[in-house]
Amino acid sequence: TNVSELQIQRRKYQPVLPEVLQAGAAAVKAKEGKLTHSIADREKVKEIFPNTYGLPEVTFVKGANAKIKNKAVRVGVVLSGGQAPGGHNVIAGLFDGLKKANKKNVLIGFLGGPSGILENKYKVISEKVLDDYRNTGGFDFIQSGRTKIETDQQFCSTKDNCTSQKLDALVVVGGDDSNTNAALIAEYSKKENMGMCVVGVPKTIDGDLKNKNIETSFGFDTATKIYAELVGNICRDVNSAQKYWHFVRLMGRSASHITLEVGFKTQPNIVLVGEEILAKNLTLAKVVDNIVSVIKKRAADGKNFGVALVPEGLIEFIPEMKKLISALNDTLAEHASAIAGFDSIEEKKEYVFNKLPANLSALMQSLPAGIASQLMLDRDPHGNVQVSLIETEKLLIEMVQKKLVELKKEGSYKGKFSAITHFFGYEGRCGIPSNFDANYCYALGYNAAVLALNNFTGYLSSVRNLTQAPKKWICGGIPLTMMMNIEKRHGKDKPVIQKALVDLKGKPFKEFAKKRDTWAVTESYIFPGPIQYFGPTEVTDLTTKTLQYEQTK
Ligand code: FBP
Repeated sequence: TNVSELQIQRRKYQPVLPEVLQAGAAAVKAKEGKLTHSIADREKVKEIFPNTYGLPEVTFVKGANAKIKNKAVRVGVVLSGGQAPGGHNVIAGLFDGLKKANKKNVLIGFLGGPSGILENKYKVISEKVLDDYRNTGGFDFIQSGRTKIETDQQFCSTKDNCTSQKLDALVVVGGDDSNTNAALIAEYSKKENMGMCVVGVPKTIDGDLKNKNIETSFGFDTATKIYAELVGNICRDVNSAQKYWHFVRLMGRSASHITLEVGFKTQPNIVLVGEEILAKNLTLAKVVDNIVSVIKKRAADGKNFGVALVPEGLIEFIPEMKKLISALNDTLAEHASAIAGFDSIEEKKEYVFNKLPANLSALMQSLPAGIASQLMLDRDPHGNVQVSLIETEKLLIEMVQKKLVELKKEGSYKGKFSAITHFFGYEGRCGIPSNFDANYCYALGYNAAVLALNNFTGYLSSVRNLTQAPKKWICGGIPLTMMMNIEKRHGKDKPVIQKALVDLKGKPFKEFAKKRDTWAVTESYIFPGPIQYFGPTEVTDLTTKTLQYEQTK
């Protein structure tokens, strides 16, 4: 009933499995590679993960493995953190992989994210209901959440509920924080002899959970295609009316991968990369000066229009803002109850101004009132500032406007500046997955089933060689501890999976750096249009520019 025509057609799409998985888990053997090490802080990470540290990398090859059929298993799956297109196909791949191995295998889905594990809220996944969700966007099949499993009490509940569910494996679909949690549960399960293995699946539109063995996280492809369609349309609008500057903030909590990818796909006039701003130690004023210089140049050519992309994480990359946010994090945590006692945001701000070091207090008071209030919003359970709720694009426009007024007075700028803002974030997280994400997610889920059936614990499902056709993708598992280092969180040393930020020495950034000066003064706009699900494969199966650049020598 309530389905679109596209959904009806899309349901019939058969994801293409990598060749090695096509005959099912009973025809797949694991080849173990070298033992591994964490990327940094080896001793400390080893101390925290005595049972799961340093496992070997695993690659799957064809070969008889009939023993996986012997025992029927029960597997739980949980979707954790922000939505990303393709999550339902991870569940579909996992389900099909398990059922192909043994019809009696059971998959249950914990509801509402990790809190579903703590409260034992779940549903048994049936073929019939699952069929309605194949190749669809969103996480609504079993929902998601950001609860972090960290206290002793929470680990005990996890043990109680997973044991009462008789789980042989738990599959955690999540980003860096969620997979850090998965690693801790894997370690705990070993320590407590729970007989449950834990497998992670790399999810996040942000694209920052990646390394040599995890080429990209799922959802990045579809989300950037959606944003690029919208930005491309704006570029055309801008060039048609030639009277506005559009400032578009794009999601991606920390890393600027999304912004860079959308930049490649649309070639707008300004693309800010947070990582570069940090590396160059640019102040907010300097970032504004750089934007103003492009606006001035274009105005001198009679072009009072353009498009600027701003990564939502920018604010945390500007060194002085980074310091302010870090001091705010401490102040808000330390004085939580006093602050909760005030009714109005103005009173809360006043209180906080007095607690901050003088220079940071002055900086905070110099910001537009709205931005200062947004900086005070609650942190998420992993301690992250909710950058999606901070309107950095408005902050920039306000400062740009001020500067342009000054320049006009001096006589060095004669243009007109009229700006419009956008934030593209949530609209990209639940789109119908592209062919790439539909295939990749299905393969990641199926591969997670093979890892679970072979009892690999503390591994992240790894499907690679992604610029090749799906049939040629390489499958296996990467130990979670291999991606870890120690970072300070809430003032304490914690093991965490290292976020992959934009590498300024990497090919994608270098390509961008070569082109941006031309983009700034011309209208080199590209219009990618909407995601195509049917038609020539050059269009339907295209993956990201980021992957293409990363994988060309
Ligand atoms: P994950 O890292 O959990 O995948 O979430 C990514 C993200 O979409 C970020 O891009 C964004 O900053 C954040 O989630 C928004 O979180 P929320 O959905 O809680 O508002």
